[in-house]
Amino acid sequence: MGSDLERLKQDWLDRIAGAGDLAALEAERVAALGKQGAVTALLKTLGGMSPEERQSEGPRIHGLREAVTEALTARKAALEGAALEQRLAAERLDMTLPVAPAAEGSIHPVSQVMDELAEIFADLGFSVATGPEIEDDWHNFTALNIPESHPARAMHDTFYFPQNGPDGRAMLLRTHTSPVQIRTMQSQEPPLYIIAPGRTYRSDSDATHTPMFHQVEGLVIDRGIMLGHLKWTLETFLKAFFERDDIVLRMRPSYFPFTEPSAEVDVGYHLEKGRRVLGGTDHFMELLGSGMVHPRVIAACGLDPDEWQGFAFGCGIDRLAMLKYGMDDLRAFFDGDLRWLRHYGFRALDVPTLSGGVGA
Ligand code: 2U9
Repeated sequence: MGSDLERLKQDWLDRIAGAGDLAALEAERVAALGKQGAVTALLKTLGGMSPEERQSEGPRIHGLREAVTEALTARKAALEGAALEQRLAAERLDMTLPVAPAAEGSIHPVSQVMDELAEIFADLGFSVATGPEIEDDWHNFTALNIPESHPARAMHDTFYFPQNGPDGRAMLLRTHTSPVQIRTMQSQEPPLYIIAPGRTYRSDSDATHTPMFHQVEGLVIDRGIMLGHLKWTLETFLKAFFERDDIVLRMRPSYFPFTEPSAEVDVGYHLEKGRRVLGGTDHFMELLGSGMVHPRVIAACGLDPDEWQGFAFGCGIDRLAMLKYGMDDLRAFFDGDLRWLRHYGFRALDVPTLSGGVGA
């Protein structure tokens, strides 16, 4: 019996040592120590032995089980170690490989300018407000003190839908971003410091007009707001946007139904190699419209015009982009010509920051 067990033990140790991988080793473990395993069967024979027999055979059979268990554990560790070594040797990272080619696509100048505007005005305490592009007549015209007879309401300027809105009048594509400010005044408590950049629509198409264009409007509603606050804000914005200190503004009296008084803002420029560059006072061109928010507009939004005053301004984003980045044809903005986008587009990681330069 004793030499039989010794042979059996050696047999198992050889089989375990011969297991070439973890799966083969697991098969040996089941064959030896599993429910139907050979060593398990031997352990079961202890129950049928006489006490004397059990006393002599017990330690030997248990010794066999321990030897087999130890051999399994040791072989498992050796196989796992070898597998790890093999993986480490096979999985190489070649640090000398060139980086992946640059991602296709670029940021459109209009998106870039919108990001720049958000960054500049955030620094002045303004947040960005948005709203629907399909509007009703009340939010686009009536609340803004635009009379029934105003030319902007005519079919040939505004795109109307066949369906009526909640005010019983035809829905339309917003002709300016002003309804966003109306909605913000209705839904938020003043003081308000917001800009509203976005798409606007007018039935107009030639070299300098496209039926869809981009506008940014600004609105401040607070106590004690005056024309001087408006001029300082526009001057600070334009200096940051064009990244020069010699920006000069001139305000000309004008008329808009939603502001009183109203002013058109001209900005000084000079010529460099035949191209208009902002700065200085050689020439002036019109760039923005602005004014103090009309008391009737403030009242239409449910606020008391004796307590709350404000200023507002509006400007074409496409125009700002053309002036800053030197494009001369507005239509190219919407052609989707990849050569134009590769030339004028911005890399996705060129996020404008005041510290890094808004036009980075
Ligand atoms: C509210 C009150 C007042 C927004 C304003 C202008 C002047 C303006 C034009 C510039 C060129 C539009 O892109 S453009 O054609 N805009 O001249 N916009 S004041 O005034 C508001 C807006 C909302 C509640």
